[in-house]
Amino acid sequence: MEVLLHEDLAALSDLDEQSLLESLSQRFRQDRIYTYIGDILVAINPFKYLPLYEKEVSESYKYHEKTKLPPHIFAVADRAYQSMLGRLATGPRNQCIVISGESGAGKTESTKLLLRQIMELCRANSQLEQQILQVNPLLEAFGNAQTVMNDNSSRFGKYIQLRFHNSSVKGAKINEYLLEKSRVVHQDEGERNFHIFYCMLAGISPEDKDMYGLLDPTQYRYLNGRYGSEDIVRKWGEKYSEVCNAMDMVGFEEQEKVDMMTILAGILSLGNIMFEPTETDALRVTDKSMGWLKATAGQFGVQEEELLRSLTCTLSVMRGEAIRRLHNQQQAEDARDSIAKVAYGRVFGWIVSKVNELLAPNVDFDVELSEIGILDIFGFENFAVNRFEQLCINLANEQLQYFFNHHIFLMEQNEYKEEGIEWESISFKDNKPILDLFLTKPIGILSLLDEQSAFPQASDRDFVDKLNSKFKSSPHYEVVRSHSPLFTVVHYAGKVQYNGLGFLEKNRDTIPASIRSLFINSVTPLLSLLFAATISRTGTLMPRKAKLMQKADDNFNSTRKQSVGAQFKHSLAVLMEKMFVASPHFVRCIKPNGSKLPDQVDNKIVMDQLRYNGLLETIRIRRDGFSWRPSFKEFAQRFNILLIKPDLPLTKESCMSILNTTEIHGWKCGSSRMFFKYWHQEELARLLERLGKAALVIQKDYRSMRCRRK
Ligand code: AD9
Ligand code: MG
Repeated sequence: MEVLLHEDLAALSDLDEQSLLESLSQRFRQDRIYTYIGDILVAINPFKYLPLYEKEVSESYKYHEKTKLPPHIFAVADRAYQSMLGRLATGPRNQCIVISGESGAGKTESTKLLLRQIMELCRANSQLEQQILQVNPLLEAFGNAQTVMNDNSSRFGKYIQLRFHNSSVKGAKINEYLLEKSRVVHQDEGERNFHIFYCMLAGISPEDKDMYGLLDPTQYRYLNGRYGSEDIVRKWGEKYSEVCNAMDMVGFEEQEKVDMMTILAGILSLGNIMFEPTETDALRVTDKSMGWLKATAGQFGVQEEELLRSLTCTLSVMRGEAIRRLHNQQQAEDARDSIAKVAYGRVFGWIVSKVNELLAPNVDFDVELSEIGILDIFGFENFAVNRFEQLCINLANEQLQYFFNHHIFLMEQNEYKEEGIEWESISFKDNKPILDLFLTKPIGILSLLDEQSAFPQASDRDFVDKLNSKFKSSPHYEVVRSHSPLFTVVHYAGKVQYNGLGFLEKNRDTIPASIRSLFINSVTPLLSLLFAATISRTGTLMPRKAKLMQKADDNFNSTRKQSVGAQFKHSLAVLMEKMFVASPHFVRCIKPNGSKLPDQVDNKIVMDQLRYNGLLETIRIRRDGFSWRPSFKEFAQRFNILLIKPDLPLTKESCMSILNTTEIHGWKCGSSRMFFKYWHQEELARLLERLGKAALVIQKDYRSMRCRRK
């Protein structure tokens, strides 16, 4: 069946869900994991090594013609790069590559391949390019972890901005979104803590292990006794040296590395401190964990008594008087865990800001450089228990799906209407109402969460009750009858039941003042720096004074601090703003089965993804629609050269005369812009290229003629 092997599904005339599924799975069985839908790339995770990324392959996709080579992630890199430089059918412009798919679908792997190929395209093998490539292993070690959905799951989102001057890269900047800090202190069944802990314990030399005060991995409660077989441990050990190399390459200093590892060791020791009530009201550290208290204080470089105090009581000021409130056992354990979370979160934030400093030494990100952004977020998740983190992750995916819909369906079809192009409308699943359920003011889920978080007495149950009363009639919300504060959101990618327990606390994310002062006084320089300065949204470390001036970034003042939800909403909005003004390239990753296995297609799992991704509708709009819609001016300016008339007026008539000199058919004319099929862009780019080559030949002939005359 020849048709099933089509490399571009938008070229098929007849297609339904079933044949789409069959086409993709047949290709997949032949290890053809990439397929185009016009200019969109569909990538199915092979869960095995495929010889698709070797040097020769990478070479062959440089400046290639799309139709001459099979679909590939390298082709996306090529198109983004050439488009940014204005070498294709449009003038130079910022680009963004948007990679989507559920957890484990292959987004992060795709991101790495894209980065690698873009660096190959820049050609010059400079130190900066090598540094940029080393950032991923570093961030993955600290920000990824094994989950039931993916052994290397990103527990943070990232947007990598690559900045170019002409064709060479000048700098890079990472924007990170919402690291799942709670993983440091708790992991569900079948999951692990962040990779770095296991790597460190497996790879560290015996001398360093002593120096950091690390013990046997099975001892640490935060690692849950889940360490792994010999084979796994060996792999972690190897990874540790990779991480150390990456840190060297990126430019971390020795002392910074030592401090970082000591803080991680401190976090592990901290997790083992347990409490018990005494006969009086007070609380004490159990005899067994006195050693851990001492170890933690040593590793954090703080006074043991001060650490103990910040674990066992809260200081507050009321009418000018300091009041000490003793913790109960639960409160002490919570304080312990929040110290671990905040310390880890700060280390991660610091790594990102340090990376940004090192990767953009002389780049002012406000000046005009061209840019390619690559978005790799945490994929859609649905676990046995879904918490505040999953809600944020799924909201981000909802936002991304909206961006895709907006770009592919809404904008395009609106323009047909506005410009009087005859068009039979294609319907798609609009997820705007779900996005509104989260984001509208004042009654979206996040606003209600903020409202409840502002009441010290409010409980998670109160929050869920509020949701139930506000949204009970929404088609995207379901009330759950249960003693636990459960609620269900009907996402674009399926129903997810959330457990509201801990939502208010996680959303407030306050650090008690005593913990801050504890760390500011630390003799470990890095730790003291992390708490004396704040990390701004732009990713650079700011000294405390500058920070105080900047109200919006006030991370410390617990009364005015922005909630986690509000911050996340804001950073998503900023991201969308950036993406809406760039030319997007879409990579849609698909997970072939739920067991992370090679060569297996689970029809139901794949079909679900095809449906909620809206792939069938995407194929229709790419096949029948006009995805490239330059204004008359833009088109005439770029292609007047085909008529060899530089002073051509930039009008509709000129556009038509240009096109009439070509053999290109099927385009349309609106009232202010031209309408082209996706392949027209490539055909026109080819014409320009041929003309360019001809011009070169003429120039060469002309020069040799003149030489001969001389
Ligand atoms: V999550 O939302 O961060 O949990 P991702 O990022 O979508 O997820 P990831 O890229 O991490 O998924 O891929 C999961 C695993 O699939 C990888 O660790 C690889 O083992 C495997 N994978 C993904 N893409 C490829 C590939 N092109 N070739 C081989 C792959 N293996
Ligand atoms: Mg990932």
